[in-house]
Amino acid sequence: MHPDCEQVLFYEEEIRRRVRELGEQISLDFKGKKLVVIGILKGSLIFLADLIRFITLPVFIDFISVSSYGKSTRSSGTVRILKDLDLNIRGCHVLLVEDIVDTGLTLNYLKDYMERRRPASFKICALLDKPGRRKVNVAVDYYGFSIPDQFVVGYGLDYNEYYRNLSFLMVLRPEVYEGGR
Ligand code: PRP
Ligand code: 7HP
Repeated sequence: MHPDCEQVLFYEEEIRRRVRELGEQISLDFKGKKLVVIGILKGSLIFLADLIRFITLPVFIDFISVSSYGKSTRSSGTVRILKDLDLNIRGCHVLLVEDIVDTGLTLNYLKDYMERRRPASFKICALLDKPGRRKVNVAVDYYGFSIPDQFVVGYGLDYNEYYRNLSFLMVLRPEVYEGGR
């Protein structure tokens, strides 16, 4: 058990099982299509790396980097592009991969941003859904797990850049962010 852990939400094995199911479903849904998987940095890194290995189709990979949280546990509400796509996605079948949907502001912005680049189709896959904090509705096509309104870290998710390399997902003890880092 990690000293900053309030509660473990999902252990490594459970995450792996769910990610495998998502990969299998995506493989069926995109069969015969040219699939471009786009990860939103940095939180989706570990999820994406695992997910694509359960996708049994050829995949192109790209990343986009945006920032809305900075060093806080609350979204600033403003999305900034820090690194744009390298690939031209026009005419491609795009799957955008996100670690968590919280207020929905990041995905709402990126959905519009991607659709303006005219992909043949556009779908979203998010590991975690935190519906209790939603400010804007975004249609997500594939979800891993739904979670309560608590701040979670691990498996790519951070607080102030810590904890991303934990292989499980845990609720962070509030004292950690209330006291700052
Ligand atoms: C986090 C997370 C999502 C976004 C979700 O990103 O990775 O991209 O916030 O929040 P929302 O639904 O309220 O918009 P963050 O800006 O913390 O960057 P990171 O992925 O590098 O940790
Ligand atoms: C962003 C984010 N990052 C880490 N843990 C959470 O619970 C989060 N919600 N939104």
